[in-house]
Amino acid sequence: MSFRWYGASDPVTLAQIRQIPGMHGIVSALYHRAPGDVWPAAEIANLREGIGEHGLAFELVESVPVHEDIKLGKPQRDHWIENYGRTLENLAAAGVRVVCYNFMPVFDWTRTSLDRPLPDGSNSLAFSVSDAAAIDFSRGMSLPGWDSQRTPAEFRALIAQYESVDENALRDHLAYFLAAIVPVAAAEGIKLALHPDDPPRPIFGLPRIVKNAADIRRILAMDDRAENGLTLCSGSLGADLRNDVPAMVREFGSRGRIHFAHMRNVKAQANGDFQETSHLSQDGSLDMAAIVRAYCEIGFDGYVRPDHGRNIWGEHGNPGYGLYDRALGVAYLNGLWEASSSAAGA
Ligand SMILES: [Mn+2]
Repeated sequence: MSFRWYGASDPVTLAQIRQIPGMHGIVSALYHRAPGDVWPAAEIANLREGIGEHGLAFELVESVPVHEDIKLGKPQRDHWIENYGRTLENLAAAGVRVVCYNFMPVFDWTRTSLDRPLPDGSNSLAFSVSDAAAIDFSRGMSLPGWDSQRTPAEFRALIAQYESVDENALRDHLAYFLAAIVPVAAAEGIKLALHPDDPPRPIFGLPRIVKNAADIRRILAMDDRAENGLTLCSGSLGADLRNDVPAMVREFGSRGRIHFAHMRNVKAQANGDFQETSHLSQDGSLDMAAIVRAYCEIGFDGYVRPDHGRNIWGEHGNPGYGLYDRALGVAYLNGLWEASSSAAGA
């Protein structure tokens, strides 16, 4: 069991995380580094030492961002891929075993509200298909969570570059990246763990290629080594009601391709709208017990973390990443895991 932590600026402290029952390690990154930067060994060592001082392991990175030129297939991509490999080497030297990444153009997650109320007085992240369709970057309209990252003109220019990149082209660009990077990961003892698209649908006319089981099969077939693996995010994939998450756990996990399990629940609608909920099965659309049973049945021994939580008890943390509801999520997942593994005789 692990917990995402945003570093020294995170209002959640390592001392707090350590007190959550069953906590093994921290998922983090050099968040101040720009996409494409080589992560310096000294900064990685510094992060690991700070985490280690609290009795926690640092074996998981989320994420090493993929430079936009790689996703766009630009000639400069070779430079950024070279840098990516050097970052993997530095992470491996510091004891990191799994690196989560994603291949979503421009926005690596999208919500239309960061604090939509729930009936119990808490609030959480939500996505509305119609609200997303109404976002007009030419009018200076901001996108929750992204409004400070780039100006509307910069977003427009970046999105325009994808006009010539359809799903097939984006898939080719991922294959090119994997052909260069999987051998580095294999040599360094690092498992790459691709995070699915969030939400699992095209947005703003941008292509998306990690939306469902068929997409994932094509990507895993690009290189059959275990190092070309997955972060199986229940909430991202579960936002499309057609995705059968326990079946994906069995299919991809039994082949040793899931290295990192993101566990959260989401209340999804058939049209693609969804709102994040507590982790409890009855609050959302996902059967969390069935998902954990699937992991137990395949003998999953990878990393797990609770994913986003609601804002509860007056907490205002990083969107989706407060302490309280994620800690409740861990406690619930621990219970499901204990019950499922003793039933499986594990
Ligand atoms: Mn996730």
